[in-house]
Amino acid sequence: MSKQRLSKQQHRRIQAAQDRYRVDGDLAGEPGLVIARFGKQVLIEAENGDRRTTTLRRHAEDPVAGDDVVWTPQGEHGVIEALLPRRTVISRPNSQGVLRPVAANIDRLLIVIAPQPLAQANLIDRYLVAAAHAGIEASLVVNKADLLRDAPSVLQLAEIYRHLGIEVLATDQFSDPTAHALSDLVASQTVALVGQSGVGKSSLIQRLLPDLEIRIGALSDAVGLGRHTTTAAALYHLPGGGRLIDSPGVREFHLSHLSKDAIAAGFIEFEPFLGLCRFRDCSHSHEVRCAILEAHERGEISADRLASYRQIVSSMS
Ligand SMILES: Nc1nc2c(ncn2[C@@H]2O[C@H](COP(=O)(O)OP(=O)(O)O)[C@@H](O)[C@H]2O)c(=O)[nH]1
Ligand SMILES: [Mg+2]
Ligand SMILES: [Zn+2]
Repeated sequence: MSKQRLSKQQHRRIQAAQDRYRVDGDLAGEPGLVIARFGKQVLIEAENGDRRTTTLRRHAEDPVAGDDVVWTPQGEHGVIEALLPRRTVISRPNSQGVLRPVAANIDRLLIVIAPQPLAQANLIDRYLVAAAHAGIEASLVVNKADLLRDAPSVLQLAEIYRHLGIEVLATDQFSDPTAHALSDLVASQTVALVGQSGVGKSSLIQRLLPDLEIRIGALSDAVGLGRHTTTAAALYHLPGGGRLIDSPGVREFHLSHLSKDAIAAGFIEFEPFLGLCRFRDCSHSHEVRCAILEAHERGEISADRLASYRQIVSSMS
């Protein structure tokens, strides 16, 4: 609560927040980490690890899981005074088409796919575009590996991404070694799990947690938040120091807020050819001397990925 308790770095960040959000006068408060957002209530973790529900004083921006905030206690609860600047943010348009943050300060996106529900290449590509646009690393997790015998196409799909240089892990809830590989991948980073509903994201996270009590379910019951939990992204600490953010599953991941160039930039194998087409506004679909189409003809860009790119671009208009 007193400013003396803050380190120099924390002090600087609060100063930066003050400048950014034009908070009047002295910003008294202490740093906190947003664990989850439930409507108007924000569950935060204080520096000492205590958790409490807070509300927002100012509406500068929506706090989401992973956000750093400055807050002050108010009885058993608290008030968020300011949101500190984000290193990275993953956003997506809501059902009204309004762009909303989902999770903040993420180092890596873990795209989770499975044989059931069957993995969709286009959804993977959309997440990869979103990651590239946000400046976040991305890896692929093939979950429910125990079901792969019935759906070998999922492994072929994963191979495409491995060839693109994306790290691919196969896991299932019955094997420990894969859980260790996953922990190693997370290391001390903040990692957000994304993917279709039902691919096993929440199960995966629970497997890596040693302590039942830090599960969001138990926790939200304790603070009386009931069952809103499944609709919000939530942050979990791993014993090794990493953080995992579970996000609600989506069937579609809209990228309507991005430009065509931003989408092309999310297709990693297009990179050497971007800017080399004859026409500056080339749509890479039928143009003569299109560097992307030529690369495809030479076998350097797969038909599937090219089709996926076009699908995303055409879904925007
Ligand atoms: N066969 C199999 N089923 C799994 C595995 N992991 C999770 N499931 C099941 O898949 C369903 C969805 O899991 P959940 O974690 O809720 O998925 P989420 O929607 O991505 O969070 C549940 O019924 C899990 O029991 C796995 O490795 N193998
Ligand atoms: Mg889930
Ligand atoms: Zn082109």
